[in-house]
Amino acid sequence: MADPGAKRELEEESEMKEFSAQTKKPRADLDCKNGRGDTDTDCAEVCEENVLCTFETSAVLSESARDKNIFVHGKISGQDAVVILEKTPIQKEVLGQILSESSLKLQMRNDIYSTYQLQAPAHLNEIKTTVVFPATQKHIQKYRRQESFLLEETAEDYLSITLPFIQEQRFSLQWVYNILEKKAEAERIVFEDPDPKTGFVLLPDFKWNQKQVDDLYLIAISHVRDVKSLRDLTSEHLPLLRNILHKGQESIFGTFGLPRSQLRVYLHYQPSYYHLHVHFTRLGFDSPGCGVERAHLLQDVIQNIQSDAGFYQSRTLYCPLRADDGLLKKYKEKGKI
Ligand code: M7G
Repeated sequence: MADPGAKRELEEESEMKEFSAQTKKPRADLDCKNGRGDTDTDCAEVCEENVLCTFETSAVLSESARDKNIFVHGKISGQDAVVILEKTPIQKEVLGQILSESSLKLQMRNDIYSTYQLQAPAHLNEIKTTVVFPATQKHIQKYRRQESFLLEETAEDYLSITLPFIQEQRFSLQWVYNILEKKAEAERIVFEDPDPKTGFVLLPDFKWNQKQVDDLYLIAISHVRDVKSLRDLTSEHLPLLRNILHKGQESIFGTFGLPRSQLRVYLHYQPSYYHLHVHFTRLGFDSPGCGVERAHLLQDVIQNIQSDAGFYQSRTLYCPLRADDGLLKKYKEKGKI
């Protein structure tokens, strides 16, 4: 009898080839074949609008049947790109339409049980898609599924190992400055306090499609630019932190109707982007990165600083690092992990 493991591997390999071949096919080409593109110019225009038109798959970085998403590394015009495809929650508002306007194909029936393949109309069948292009090796690393290790970072380790590393290696903050300067996502801003010291911009995180509040996810980005992370926060920043907490909660209540008792408000340590920002997610939503090893509740952060102004400069902090994170390598070289 064939080894089921080997059979699955073969199946996966052939699924991968099929997937790769399909993703390599330019969409304009499909449109043109379907007779939707009348001229060569039409086809070229479609391709110009669709950045994924010439996407060539290199590898699946990770996938999750539970979260219904897949992270793919590939090339667009010879440059690295990461594409994230994600099935979104079903909106209650369109339930009626989904049930009445879809076609149903019976898969099996047994007694009172039956399963179907439901083909929803195209407009109700969106896949949330995020594209990082051109992507750096650090992006590819960030999205690759890998084992994590818990780092124990003393105050001394931060200054001698982490700080020099993040000063050299951090992600570009251009997208953050674009938001603060209204060069991007200006129309998505939910609330802004323009005060240069205590102000911030609150807007939907790009992980949230804003179609339902069940998975609500916003970020508050501070106007001050010199706070890299939790490690830089002192009593000087208490007015800023309190402002973000209270005005963020108020504005989410006003806009989305979620009271503060329904919100998880936190900072990541380590963050991916070293510019002060705060995550606002719905309490019942198991948002990525909300585990105790990485998320620090803003209310706790405020209290810790209130009791000790230098709390985050003196404490040992713990955080998860992925296997191929350069920072983990540094700690290993020093014999700290
Ligand atoms: P983080 O704690 O630095 O890192 O959070 P993480 O990405 O590992 O969680 C940064 C947050 O900013 C994340 O929740 C991202 O989804 C979000 N984010 C990142 N980018 C590049 C953008 C963007 O361009 N626009 C918006 N709106 N959110 C972004």
